[in-house]
Amino acid sequence: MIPKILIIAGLCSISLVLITAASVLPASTECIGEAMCLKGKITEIIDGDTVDVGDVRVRLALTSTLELDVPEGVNAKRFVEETCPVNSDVIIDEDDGQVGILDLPDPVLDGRDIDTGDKAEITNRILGKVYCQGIVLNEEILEQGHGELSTMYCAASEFSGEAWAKKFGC
Ligand SMILES: [Ca+2]
Ligand SMILES: [Ca+2]
Repeated sequence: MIPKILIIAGLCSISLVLITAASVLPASTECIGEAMCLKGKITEIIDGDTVDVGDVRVRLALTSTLELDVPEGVNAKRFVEETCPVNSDVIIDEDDGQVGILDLPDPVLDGRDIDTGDKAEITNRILGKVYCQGIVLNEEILEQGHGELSTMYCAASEFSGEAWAKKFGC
């Protein structure tokens, strides 16, 4: 009789192989810190710096785009729609330095405009780094000139020490 522990170990290694084979994202896309690490699909693109993943509204950390009442804002949203379309697999790394900040009164939200197109089913609002289609969306928007880095949040953000954040002003 094969000991149960060996069967369990065997099953574990098979699962590991399957997980590895199914993963299209590089290892560097693992979340950092202790805050939310959300894996799911984009369900709606609100504008250039805000997307929904199920019932979670995700405002991009550090990266801001203009609103939809100006052409640059519309272009930024279109860029996100092309780069990271609805139904794309995403990993959201919540910004450990800015947890809960979107629940604070309006003055603190200056420039973050997360309520655009609000929906009743949204239960959580977070600031995060978005991995999608092999890229970091926050970074790619800046690289392509569709947004700007909000330097006022560099002191707080978990991501301000990363190369892309430094490159654009942190
Ligand atoms: Ca984090
Ligand atoms: Ca916005």
